[in-house]
Amino acid sequence: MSNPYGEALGSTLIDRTFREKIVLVGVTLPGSTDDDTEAGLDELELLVDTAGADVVARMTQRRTAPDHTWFIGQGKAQELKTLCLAVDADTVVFDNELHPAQQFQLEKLLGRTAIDRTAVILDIFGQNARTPEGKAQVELALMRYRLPRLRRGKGAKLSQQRGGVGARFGGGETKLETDRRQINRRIRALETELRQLAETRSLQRKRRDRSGLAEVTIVGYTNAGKSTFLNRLTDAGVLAQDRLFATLDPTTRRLSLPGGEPVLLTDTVGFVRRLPHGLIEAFKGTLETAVTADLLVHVVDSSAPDPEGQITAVREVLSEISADDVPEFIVFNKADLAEDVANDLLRDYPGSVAVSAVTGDGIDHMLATLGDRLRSLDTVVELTIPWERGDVIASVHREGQVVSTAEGEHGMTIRARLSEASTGRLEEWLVEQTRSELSTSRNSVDDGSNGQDGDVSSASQRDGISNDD
Ligand SMILES: Nc1nc2c(ncn2[C@@H]2O[C@H](COP(=O)(O)OP(=O)(O)OP(=O)(O)O)[C@@H](O)[C@H]2O)c(=O)[nH]1
Ligand SMILES: [Mg+2]
Repeated sequence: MSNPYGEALGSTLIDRTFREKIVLVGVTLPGSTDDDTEAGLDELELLVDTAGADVVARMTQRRTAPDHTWFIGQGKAQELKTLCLAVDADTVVFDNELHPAQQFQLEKLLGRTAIDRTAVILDIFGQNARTPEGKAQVELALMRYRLPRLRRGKGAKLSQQRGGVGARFGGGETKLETDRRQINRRIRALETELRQLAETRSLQRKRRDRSGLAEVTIVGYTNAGKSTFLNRLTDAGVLAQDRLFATLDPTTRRLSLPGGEPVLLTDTVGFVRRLPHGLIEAFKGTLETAVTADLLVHVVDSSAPDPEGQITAVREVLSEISADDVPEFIVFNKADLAEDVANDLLRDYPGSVAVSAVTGDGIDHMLATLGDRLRSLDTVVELTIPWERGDVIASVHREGQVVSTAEGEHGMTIRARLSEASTGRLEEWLVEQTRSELSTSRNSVDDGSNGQDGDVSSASQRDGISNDD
């Protein structure tokens, strides 16, 4: 591989000639429990497996703070060394984020490569990127990760000899200064390339806006079934696999809702707990489809060990990319595998629906609800919510699209586009005027011939659905 991407990744891809043996390490710090640590390691094991290596042992420790030198304590580090020898491990992977200096010290002590969760995720992304933009984004994230890890001296030789996962992230460098300069130059070139791609995309989007189609982006935890869901609804033919991060590059398809109304539906990269910040930063281009969407369909795997934890993790990423004010429609997928869990979740998340993207169960109801949610984006209602009801304020933000907020003496006045179902749920907070407008428009809809819009729009603002820019 002679192109720059090949060079950056050539040394980063998992060695396919053999499956590396990996020891996982998890540290429980204040604020988290041993169960959290074990759950984190379960997920890390899946990540390592996806990257193409085998986990052969695990080690955990509880600490009040990370050790400066080895992250774990000195005695524990020695224990880890003995364990590595016993199981003949190639590489040690920490679930916690290692500082470059800790990584270096660990490698020196253990005599094998030591990396963290971020490196494993970068490795998987490196293997799965397909489009020029996807590749540029991954390379940028890799370069930024490598830069502070360039080093000279013994550690470098060590990584080079072993050629393990760790060597892919900056080991083996001796011409430190030249390498640093080269990487910086490459980072700048990639940033420029990505900026240009973003400009092209924004032009394309403007053109699409004029078409007036609502844009719906599928988001969710990795492996939740997002691609299967898109394939079920359209004949997108996106690769769907029981692997993490099978999809990196977005795919958009046109979908006709039951009323015949067409929308654009986009499947994109999945999220994971503690998605590396650098990766989110580099994937701004891809993630933009979530930021500019009219509605997010948040696909959740009902059969996952902790679906609610996954919902929280997805929302955290959405908030990091400033997509948390885009209305969210939760779809509990894989209901065929976990019907009871899905039913419980439906109760806890008002306005959500359950489906199976594989059997097709619930899809018709989901489509009808999706149509309702999109139409409701036309209707602006006004609510006054007392300050002490932060939970209600939060649910308005989550379920609808907030148009404006004003702080009053008794609470917050919010103007928002809300679905009929949400409006019904939040009825007690509606201001008097909205309430009477709603009842008038409901009556007029009842009188009218078009029963489909049981929806409250008195002044239809269909254009409001497309992006403002
Ligand atoms: N039983 C069952 N399996 C499903 C369902 N939906 C998806 N799957 C399976 O779950 C796995 C992941 O599906 P994908 O569609 O690739 O998931 P994704 O969210 O696109 O995952 P990434 O792109 O890797 O983030 C595949 O093996 C699917 O066959 C479902 O409703 N029921
Ligand atoms: Mg996918």
